[in-house]
Amino acid sequence: MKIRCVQGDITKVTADIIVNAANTSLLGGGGVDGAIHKAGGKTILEECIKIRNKQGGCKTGEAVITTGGLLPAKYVIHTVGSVWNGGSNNEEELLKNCYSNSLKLAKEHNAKSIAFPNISTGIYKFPKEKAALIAVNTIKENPIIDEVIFVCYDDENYGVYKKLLYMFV
Ligand code: AR6
Repeated sequence: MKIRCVQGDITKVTADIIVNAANTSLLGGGGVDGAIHKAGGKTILEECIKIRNKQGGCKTGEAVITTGGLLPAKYVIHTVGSVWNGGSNNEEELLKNCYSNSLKLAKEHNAKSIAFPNISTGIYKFPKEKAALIAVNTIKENPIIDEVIFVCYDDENYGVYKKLLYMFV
């Protein structure tokens, strides 16, 4: 398994699957969720609505899959990160579940490569270093996809991931 990090916009990344940091409604929002729906077109939202009608959205830590629509990626996995609330509300375990459930779902769809944003570290305010450690450790514990790309948008996350993955800043 290859793990690397890049800095940029995940909607431009060519991977079999990109992951969205969604919310429980699956109806879109701001941040990376807004960017993915905007760039991917309406078929992504249409499939999200179908899933929502069938199973009532997506719980925190769980993951669902839709088409990639107009994106370079074939599929989008929508997972719901935990809202940071001080750390005593199971936030770390739930964030870990986002990564492990997304990997499992990607494997079921025969993905060879998957790109993750830094789930929960924007609007949901999860501390960035803690979130990155959880992300990298969970990927290493589940080496089931050939290539994992962490797509960091902001400088702080990019610095944290570079340090974690390559041991330099
Ligand atoms: N490509 C990659 N990463 C991005 C992009 C992008 N185009 N845009 C932002 N990020 P956030 P959350 C980074 O807030 O904290 C939405 O409204 C950003 O710098 O998108 O999980 C949902 O609907 C940050 O590091 O997601 C939910 O309601 C990371 O993506 C809520 O936000 C995650 O930030 C989810 O909050």
